[in-house]
Amino acid sequence: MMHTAEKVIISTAVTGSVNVPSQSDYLPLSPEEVVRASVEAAAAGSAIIHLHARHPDGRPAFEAGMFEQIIPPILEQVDVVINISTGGSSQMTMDERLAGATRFSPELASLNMGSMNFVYSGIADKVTNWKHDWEEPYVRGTYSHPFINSFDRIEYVLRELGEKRGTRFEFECYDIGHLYSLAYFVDKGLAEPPFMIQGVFGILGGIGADHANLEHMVRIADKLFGDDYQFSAFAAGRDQMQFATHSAWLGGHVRVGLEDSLWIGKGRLAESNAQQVEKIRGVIEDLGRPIATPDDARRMLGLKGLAGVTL
Ligand code: KMH
Ligand code: ZN
Repeated sequence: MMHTAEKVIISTAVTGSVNVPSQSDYLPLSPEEVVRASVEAAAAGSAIIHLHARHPDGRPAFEAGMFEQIIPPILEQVDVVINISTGGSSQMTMDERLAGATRFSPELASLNMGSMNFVYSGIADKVTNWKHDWEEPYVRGTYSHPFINSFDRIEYVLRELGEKRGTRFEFECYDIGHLYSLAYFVDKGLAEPPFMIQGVFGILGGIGADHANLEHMVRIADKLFGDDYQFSAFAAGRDQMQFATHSAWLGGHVRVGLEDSLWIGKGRLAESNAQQVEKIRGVIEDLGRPIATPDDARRMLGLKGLAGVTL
């Protein structure tokens, strides 16, 4: 069974590109809102901030200039590990998805380990009042547009960010097969341990949010990577806290944030990212496990440190 990490790393995905403004007034949108949400989450105990950018009306943004309005102001206020998404949104080109990470050479970047359907058109069935014209076609479009992460794209990211810039990865695995894809790149010498494996559950098109799936993912990761990996997990939507709790209970790390779930309890919207961090922090402490600082996370994940980030 997976070894128990000495401390639990809390990652917070503060805004993402899946949820839309009409679902919650609390979703951070503008760079200023994303900065505030990130600083609050870090102050509440999150060692890592997983970042996407948005325009002030909430449209997913990729321009390096948008990340320039977010990353330096966060790091001026708190010490935290910045993890820039290379998933962006499934409607961006690969160059667009890489614009923020190539500009900053962050300590961490997400890397999506397979092409898949990534469907959240169901959001449109729940929203009655749209705040912006872009939102409804955007979410409905996911019914017909897959999320492309072909092997040549994965290899390109590993070389551009990993080999050239010393960035390490949050390997996002939405199915058991994605672990075998990671093993392929490890065999090719393109990824070095310790691997941060982020199990993603409950995305329509990926593996479902059944707890047996989380156990199975850990079992296969053990077989493929032995002691060479750090496990983290999250589930999208209402299963978020249960999956974070399960991962921590198994000895792994956790991810929370409004990118993955807008909720803090049944029928109750989370009013901030920090509220979710505080909630999972309490659970982890109740399990008797210590919370990792950013420096703990750097050590456990073999990160290059803030000095290696291009600010
Ligand atoms: N929104 C998550 C389900 C990425 O940014 O690379 C997936 C995600 C992708 O975090
Ligand atoms: Zn993301």
